[in-house]
Amino acid sequence: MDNSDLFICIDHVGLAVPDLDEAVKFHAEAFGWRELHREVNEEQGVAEAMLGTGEQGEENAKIQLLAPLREDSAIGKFLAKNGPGIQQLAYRVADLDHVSAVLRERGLRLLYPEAKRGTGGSRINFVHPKDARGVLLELVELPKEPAAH
Ligand code: MC0
Repeated sequence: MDNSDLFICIDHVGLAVPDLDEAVKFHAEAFGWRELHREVNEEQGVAEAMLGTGEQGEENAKIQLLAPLREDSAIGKFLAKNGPGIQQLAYRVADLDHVSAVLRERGLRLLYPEAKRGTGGSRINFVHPKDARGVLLELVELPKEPAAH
């Protein structure tokens, strides 16, 4: 990776869905996605499933299905306003604190002052969609040791 690159790759694209089980079934049957990982993130107010075209840890395509735990959560509000669809684009980074500092320096708003816990023990933060031309950008730093499924 070039030292000036901020992003390693697209880690995943996040889709807001009203019903996680139904959505996992649809994406498996219609498109052949396999469930790699599932967890509840109380702080984010979501039940999420990571779907992929390979085993977790391989560099294949991934989508994340995000269902709300509460109506007033980020996903609950997104669904109420837009219905199901793409809610976020997640870029993988090597050093979240460094990338966050660079982006703040460039005048972009990060949603959290410090990294939060994301899927599989990752560290995450978000760029406000109004500062990224209408796209909610998630920044993901993978854990050094992948969490148990
Ligand atoms: C809101 N806006 C969006 C947007 N959400 N634009 C693009 N994509 C989105 N997802 C726009 C609205 O349309 C509005 O534009 C403006 O941003 C302000 O929206 P708001 O009505 O104030 O919206 P809120 O209150 O729903 O807040 C939006 C905000 C929130 C992005 C701050 O969703 C948030 O905190 N998101 C970060 C956390 C998150 O998304 N968690 C769930 C995934 P107008 O033009 O109408 O003013 S958790 C996750 O992903 C974890 C598990 C992981 O991957 O590891």
